[in-house]
Amino acid sequence: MMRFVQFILGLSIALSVPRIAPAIPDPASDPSGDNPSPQAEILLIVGAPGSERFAAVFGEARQLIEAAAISAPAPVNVIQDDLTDGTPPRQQIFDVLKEMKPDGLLPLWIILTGHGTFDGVDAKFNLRGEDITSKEFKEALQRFTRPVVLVLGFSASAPFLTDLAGPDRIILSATKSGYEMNYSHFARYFAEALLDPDADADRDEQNSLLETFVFAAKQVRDFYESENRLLTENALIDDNGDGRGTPAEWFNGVFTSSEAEDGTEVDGLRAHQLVLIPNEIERQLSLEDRQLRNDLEKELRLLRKNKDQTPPESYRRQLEQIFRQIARIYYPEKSQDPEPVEEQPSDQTPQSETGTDAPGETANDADPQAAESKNVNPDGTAQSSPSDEPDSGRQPQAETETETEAADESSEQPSSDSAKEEDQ
Ligand SMILES: [Ca+2]
Ligand SMILES: [Ca+2]
Repeated sequence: MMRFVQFILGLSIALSVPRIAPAIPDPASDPSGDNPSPQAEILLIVGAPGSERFAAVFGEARQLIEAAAISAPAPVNVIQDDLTDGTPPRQQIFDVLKEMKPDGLLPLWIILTGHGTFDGVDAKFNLRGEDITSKEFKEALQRFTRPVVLVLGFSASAPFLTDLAGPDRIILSATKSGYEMNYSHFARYFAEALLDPDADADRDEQNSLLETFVFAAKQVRDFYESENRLLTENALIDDNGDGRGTPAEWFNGVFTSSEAEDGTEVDGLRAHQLVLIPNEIERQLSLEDRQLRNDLEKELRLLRKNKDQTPPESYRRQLEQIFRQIARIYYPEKSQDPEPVEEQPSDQTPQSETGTDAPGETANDADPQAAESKNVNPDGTAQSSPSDEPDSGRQPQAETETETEAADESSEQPSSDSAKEEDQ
């Protein structure tokens, strides 16, 4: 792993990563076809390090993210914690967000690496000069209707997830609570996972945002375990906009093996539809095609969820219709005379129906049969069905409590050892 990281860091330096100044160019695709279409816009915010050691770690994360951005490709705008141009970082964040295109289909990835604090009321991301609060960040993002990915790679970040949640917001927080205040390692592992082929759980040659999240969180847990330290950061993901994060441990590869006790939808589907560095198949699809495919996958999930309340013939007809539409996106040349979809005794994934390896199609489908046949661990090894697993600590009851923790910060009491930031 270290060799891989060194290679990436070396590559990043060798390629002399371009720094794009506050005004990000219009990311519309190059009509000449000489340059590949941008896959996202990235805003990387590096917080106040507090010490040289943290500055080095944040710098590594930055290099890895910039290397991933080159592979995407994606223009990167970096707000580093310095005052070289005289504008405080907090104001730079407001200025840059004000300049950015608020709508369209191209996702905006906002990645924060640094330290955070929470005093029971306000959650803050630490910057030189005045910090930025979750409420201020929410306000600055108010105008954005385009897909926004937020990677909250800092301590005490969970209240940001709660405050910033909304339609087409895909939010990853390093912690499950504002009271997890120790230094967070998540951002560094997330940056590494963007480029690590081992994160590709479903082996489709691209790391979805969900896969990257799950893999990074696992790396964090492994780190604490290897150090014989108590795990003081538990990552959450919210991609259905309800402000309730799903814990990383709920995922086996890209599938969830647990359901929220109160019946609310678990997250993951949307995050598995987003990739920073697409495989060749995904790269061929326009943003409009991807949007249509993503909507169809959502429809499919809903249909499956309501299978028991749907008459069998109607269910089969709707299933066929969705699969045909998805097939048309991947194989437009065959759309004139699509092959009829055979009736299946059980609902299969669109991957098997259409013969594509496209991402997201099987994402996080809670269908036990589909999960049984498709489940893979983040390391790609086959995995038994959730019901066959020994107790892995993902009991719905406990997990639902965990979810509630993120949603209701005020109900949680600070732990005695979390008051001060701890270094690595
Ligand atoms: Ca993948
Ligand atoms: Ca959620």
